[in-house]
Amino acid sequence: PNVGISNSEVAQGDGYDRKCIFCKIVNEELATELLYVDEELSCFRDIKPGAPHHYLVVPTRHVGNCKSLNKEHVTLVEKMVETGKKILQKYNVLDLSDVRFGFHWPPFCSVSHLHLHVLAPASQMSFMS
Ligand code: DGP
Repeated sequence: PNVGISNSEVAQGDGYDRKCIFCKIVNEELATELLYVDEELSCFRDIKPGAPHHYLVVPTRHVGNCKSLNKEHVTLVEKMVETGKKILQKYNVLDLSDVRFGFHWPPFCSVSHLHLHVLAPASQMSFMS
């Protein structure tokens, strides 16, 4: 029999799941550089980048994977995308035509804390003549 405890059982009332690696990252319990932080969201580099720019934008409070999203999360998800764009701008990715934003749909995801992948090719350098 499965005697383990499920994520919902370990989730604490304050939006922190002590079993969740991304909760630990956004609460600065793991050495990961946070590139952006506000009261709702954080952004950090993907540990296994799939492109020259590969960022993850995550809510500070634990939200499960994208299957758990409903219409109450629309504003949050829009802000996640806007934050992804801000980070790209910070790293000089101004042309969004080759940028990919997305969630991996379960079961094709490994971390059950909502995270938006933001991937972009190497920044274009512009030279003044
Ligand atoms: P997925 O669940 O398939 O959407 O991908 C999760 C991503 O999270 C994967 O690309 C690797 C990244 N990741 C997993 N663990 C860590 C970690 O501890 N630190 C960082 N920076 N990224 C992680």
